[in-house]
Amino acid sequence: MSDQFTLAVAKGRILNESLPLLAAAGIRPSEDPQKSRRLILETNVPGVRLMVIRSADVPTFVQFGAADLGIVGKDVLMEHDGEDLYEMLDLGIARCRLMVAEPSTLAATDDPAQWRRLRIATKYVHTTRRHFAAKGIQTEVIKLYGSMELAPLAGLADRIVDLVDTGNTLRANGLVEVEKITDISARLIANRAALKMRHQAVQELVNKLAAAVASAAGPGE
Ligand code: PRT
Ligand code: MG
Repeated sequence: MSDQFTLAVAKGRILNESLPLLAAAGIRPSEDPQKSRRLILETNVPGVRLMVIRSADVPTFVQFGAADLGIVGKDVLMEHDGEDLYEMLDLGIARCRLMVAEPSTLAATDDPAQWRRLRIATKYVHTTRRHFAAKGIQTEVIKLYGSMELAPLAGLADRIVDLVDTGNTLRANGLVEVEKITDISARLIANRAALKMRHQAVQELVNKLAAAVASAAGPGE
């Protein structure tokens, strides 16, 4: 009874990279979540269920206790301004960095130390505002839901804030990284009430996942 919980996992690359960690922690979904159309999957562990949902919805499900635990990107977590969420573990997967980028033509003469007022297109409105407000830089932030790289090309904004991994997407669109906001990876989060009521089950999972993360990172890391 005490080891029952529901874990909400962001579908896409976070789900793909979470499955090996969960398997190492002894949790295997009873159907292939990449193929199944079911949104709630039973696992080999009785009482442990997986919910596969949109990345941006994971913090909401966990905040309201509709899921006890969640796996979601730090980018999504920073952008979600809810309470009652606890970050339990850095899973070290789905790594990338949140960057300010601009056209290479602008970067040739631009000096970030001189920034006073910026017009920025991004999906990460709150995070962007917070980052620049802390540095005393005024921002006009334009919310986009995708293809941020298009904004400077189309003249919508001079700069963007977006996730960067290899840098290929930026390069392909004539953009360069000019400032790092933060490193990003997927995190295990927990609902506050679940932490109290299912403390043992949550702690056991955290311990097993931490061991899986450590062995995935390999010796020396
Ligand atoms: O619903 P939504 O589109 O928001 O997410 P999704 O369902 O498409 O999820 P998915 O699979 O894209 O994963 C999103 C999560 O993975 C993010 O919340 C991050 O925590 C993490 N992640 C890690 C990334 C990247 N790396 C990444 N490179 N998410 C997105 N990208 C995109 C980026 O936005 C840009 O368009 O990849 C492009 C840049 O990649 P490079 O290699 O060209 O630099
Ligand atoms: Mg995506």
